[in-house]
Amino acid sequence: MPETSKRGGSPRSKRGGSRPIVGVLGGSKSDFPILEKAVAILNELGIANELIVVSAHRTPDRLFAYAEEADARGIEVIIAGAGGAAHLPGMLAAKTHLPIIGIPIPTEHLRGLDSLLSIVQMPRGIPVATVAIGGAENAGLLAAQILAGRYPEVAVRVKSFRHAQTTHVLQSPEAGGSVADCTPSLRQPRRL
Ligand code: RP5
Repeated sequence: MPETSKRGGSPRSKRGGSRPIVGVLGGSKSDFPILEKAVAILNELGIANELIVVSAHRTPDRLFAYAEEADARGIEVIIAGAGGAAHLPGMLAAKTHLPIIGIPIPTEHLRGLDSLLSIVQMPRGIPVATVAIGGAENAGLLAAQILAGRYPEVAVRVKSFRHAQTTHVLQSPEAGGSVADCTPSLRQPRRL
């Protein structure tokens, strides 16, 4: 997998062997099927990452240790998924200045609405960037977009991902033949 090098030199990271720059944390291993979708996007974009269990309630000391050591370990963005009384993203945000992206995990009884409200309703001063319930792909993409300002090669890969996505939609049979005429580059300015 291609390397991810910092603008201006200094440490370099690559998937497999080098240190991760994105931490993907789940409150339980049962969250991993969702979180692995974020990992898949990060891997596709060549961003070194780690996937581990850190529970706000079952392993609070581990949460504090992770948050306090993350910056020194080279972690630059943390993605945190939790379900139910989902305190993991918010508590991480309280303990580190690193950007935290929260993924509300779908739950059995409330279908993730509990997770969403727990994660999104942060108090002023301690933000968590919350994606949709189960929105792990967007969490991975948002992490990449945060890193893109620092790593030019990540910016290139994100743009390429977007371009491929747009092309895929426009070339699908459901798009119809005339949709290409509506792409921004071809659209004529509308006169008022
Ligand atoms: C939360 O409780 C976890 O994030 C998980 O979504 C939920 C249930 O955990 P398990 O009982 O499946 O371990 O802390």
